[in-house]
Amino acid sequence: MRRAVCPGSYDPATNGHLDIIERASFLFDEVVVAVGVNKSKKGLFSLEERLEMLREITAKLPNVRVDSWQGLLVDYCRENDIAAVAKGLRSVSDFDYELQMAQMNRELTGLETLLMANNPAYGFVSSSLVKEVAALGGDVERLVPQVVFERLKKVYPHQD
Ligand code: COD
Repeated sequence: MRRAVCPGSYDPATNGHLDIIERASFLFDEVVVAVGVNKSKKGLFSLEERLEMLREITAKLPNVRVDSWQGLLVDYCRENDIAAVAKGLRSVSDFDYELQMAQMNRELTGLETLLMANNPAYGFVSSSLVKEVAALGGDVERLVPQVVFERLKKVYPHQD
């Protein structure tokens, strides 16, 4: 089985993330959307909330499942028989960072990385900007899946 992982913080998931997950699901037999656990970084949403939202968002994609991991991504992939990482590229700065990680991961265990050109409609979208705009009262409804928008409204009620 050809299996790939779409790793990320997903704090929260955006339409940019969803676009990459959907496209990866057409290319691989199974896609694991994996939330990286970083104990030193406190997110807006808890790990459980991120997993819940991702499960709802990806429910329509039968070959996608949601999980979390801690530590090196290459170790998680080896333990779960995952041969490739699928990621989106938004910019040249994304590319520099992603290329370095891809090369390191390949050096460590031979894990391959597929970098997909992002959908230009979401080129400017990141979880951190979505949170900043939402916190300051801007409308982010078009940038995130509905379930994420509903959660953001609970955190920042002025989204209504
Ligand atoms: N359009 C397209 N793709 C997007 C968009 C968008 N608008 N926004 C995000 N993405 C994609 C990108 O591919 C991005 O890499 C991915 O989604 C995840 O994005 P975030 O913001 O949720 O997650 P990050 O960047 O905080 O997550 C970083 C990881 C956790 C993936 C990374 O740090 C990692 O792989 N860590 C593993 C630890 C490890 O093994 N370290 C050694 C590395 S060599």
